[in-house]
Amino acid sequence: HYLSARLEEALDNGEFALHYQPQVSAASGRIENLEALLRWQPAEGPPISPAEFIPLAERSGLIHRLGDWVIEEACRQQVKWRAKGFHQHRIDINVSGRQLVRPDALKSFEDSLQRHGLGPRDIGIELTENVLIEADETVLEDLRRLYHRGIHIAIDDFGTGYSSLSYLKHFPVTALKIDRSFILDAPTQPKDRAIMEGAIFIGHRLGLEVVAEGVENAEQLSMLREMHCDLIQGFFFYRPMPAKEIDRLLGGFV
Ligand code: G
Ligand code: G
Ligand code: MN
Ligand code: NA
Repeated sequence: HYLSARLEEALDNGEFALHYQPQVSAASGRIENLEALLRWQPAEGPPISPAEFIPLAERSGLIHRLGDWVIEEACRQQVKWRAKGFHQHRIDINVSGRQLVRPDALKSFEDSLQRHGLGPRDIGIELTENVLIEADETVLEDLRRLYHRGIHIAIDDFGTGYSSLSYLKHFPVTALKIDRSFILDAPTQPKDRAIMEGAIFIGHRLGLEVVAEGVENAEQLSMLREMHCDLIQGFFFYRPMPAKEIDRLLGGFV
């Protein structure tokens, strides 16, 4: 495949970048966290979406090098932001199931944090339900260790996986990110609204932080505030943006 041959070259040529999308407190609007989202801008031509190239990288095995690059880049950036006095926000990176097939993936994540002098308040991870369901005992042990060290572990796209709620009892996680498909129509569709409300309730009863993603309008926001959702991520507040733009944003909050 042409693109998959280009991927490795792109990594060597520095064509990847992380963009960051803020998550704000539903109550105060203050920026609390940033989700790191990988971007590929080829030297020539339009940017290519991760929805397109992550599956290719998974098939070719490059996902491991790419994943290592993501964590290193997120650590480097966080160190820079901390040095500038921006202490509030955590950066969360996405980790796919394929990445966890490499037995030392999570140990390598912890090594990166340590090497950069970072701790649990600095970098967290997002995993989908399916990744948790399919995780073998070694991965679960690693996740439990991360969890006990206070690392933030969010379930991404919550509510869309092939899982039962019972897995919430078993897996070491600290947050739910409710999938944006539920938020989309919740202000007008009673069933979506009920699912949102229920998910937030369950999350809170389990002691988890609850994030709503894909918030695009004021109606969704005010509904989520009424439901006491903790954090809001979506175009209504901020789109994913390069680190330089985040710099200016965070500067405004100091
Ligand atoms: O930001 P965007 O909507 O383009 O992301 C599309 C998909 O790519 C999302 O499912 C997101 O989780 C995934 N993605 C973005 N960045 C990364 C990354 O660094 N690693 C992995 N594994 N997935 C990512
Ligand atoms: O699967 P994951 O949640 O990691 O994917 C995050 C993706 O969601 C990113 O590609 C980001 O661009 C996208 N996203 C973030 N906020 C919004 C939003 O308000 N509306 C839409 N349509 N997409 C969003
Ligand atoms: Mn995510
Ligand atoms: Na998501």
